[in-house]
Amino acid sequence: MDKHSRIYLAGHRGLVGGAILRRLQQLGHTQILTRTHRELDLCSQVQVEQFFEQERPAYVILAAARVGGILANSTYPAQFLYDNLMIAANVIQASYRYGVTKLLNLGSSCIYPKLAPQPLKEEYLLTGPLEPTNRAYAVAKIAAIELCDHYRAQYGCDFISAMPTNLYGPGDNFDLQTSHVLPALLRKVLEAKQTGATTVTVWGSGNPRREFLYVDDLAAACLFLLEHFSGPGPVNVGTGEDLRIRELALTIQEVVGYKGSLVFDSTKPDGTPRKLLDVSRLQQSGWQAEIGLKEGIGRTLAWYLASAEVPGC
Ligand code: GFB
Repeated sequence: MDKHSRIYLAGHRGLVGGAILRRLQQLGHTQILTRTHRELDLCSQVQVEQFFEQERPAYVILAAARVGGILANSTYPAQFLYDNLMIAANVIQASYRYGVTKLLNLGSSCIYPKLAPQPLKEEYLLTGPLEPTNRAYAVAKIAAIELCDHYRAQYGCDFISAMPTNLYGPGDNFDLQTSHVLPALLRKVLEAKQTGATTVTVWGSGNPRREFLYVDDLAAACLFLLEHFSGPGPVNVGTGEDLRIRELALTIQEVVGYKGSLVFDSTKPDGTPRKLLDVSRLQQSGWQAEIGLKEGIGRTLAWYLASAEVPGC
């Protein structure tokens, strides 16, 4: 990608889009096109078409999505399915119609079957039933991969798909009802320390295993893929290591410096038992994550303390 190429970054105010924007700016890109949700509704085919006709981006990074943690996904499945299908269909179709040179579509590791062998290889896609708590979101993300692959096959478009594992970092959602586990536990542990509470509540049994990737590592991987990868199918992006939710909570306690105990709320769902990506495809092409979990949690905590009006530890 030339430093002066016109790059449309969809979703620049989200966790992923924000990190990609920082990375593009650091690299000196001069023509990064962004629109807020208010300026451009990606669920509107007419608005998306007009935007592409006017702006003619050469590259598209599709990081816009309706996302959320396990509770948001299972509470609002219709919205997760509709919005993500519409966003993907409109942006991918407009990218084809207006001759985009390359498009990167971002998905999620929840596209793989709930009980697929671990670590999850790209070829396990569509080989078994999905995890019910995020089936709607996963179906939309699978549809987006299919769109990219079929536009590649039928029209010769260079559209690629990256599937990141569970992400976290600066810009994350810390709302306790809709967030993912890492920001939720970071906030709960911090607040328990500040208020002197003796316990922190962890949803579910604490036994599920998850893999966590710092979002700036994902941003680096996305730009690496745009430069070095062309082909159908998803490409997994992760660290290749996972841990139990209980262990994650203990790691967060250590970083925050909180000594209370954990209480497990069995009325909340566990979700899929394990979701570890096989990242050998990406590693073989020369990319590897750099930021370890403790360092990433520390950086996220620093961002959260500085950005929200949160009193220090
Ligand atoms: O991160 P999370 O919401 O999503 O939950 P998923 C991961 C695990 O952490 C589950 C447990 O077993 C939760 O029960 N957990 C423990 C908590 N305490 C908490 C808490 O306070 N908040 C939250 N949110 N979880 C999502 C999917 O699945 O992952 C999406 O719903 C997407 O589709 C995303 O793929 C990356 O990892 O289960």
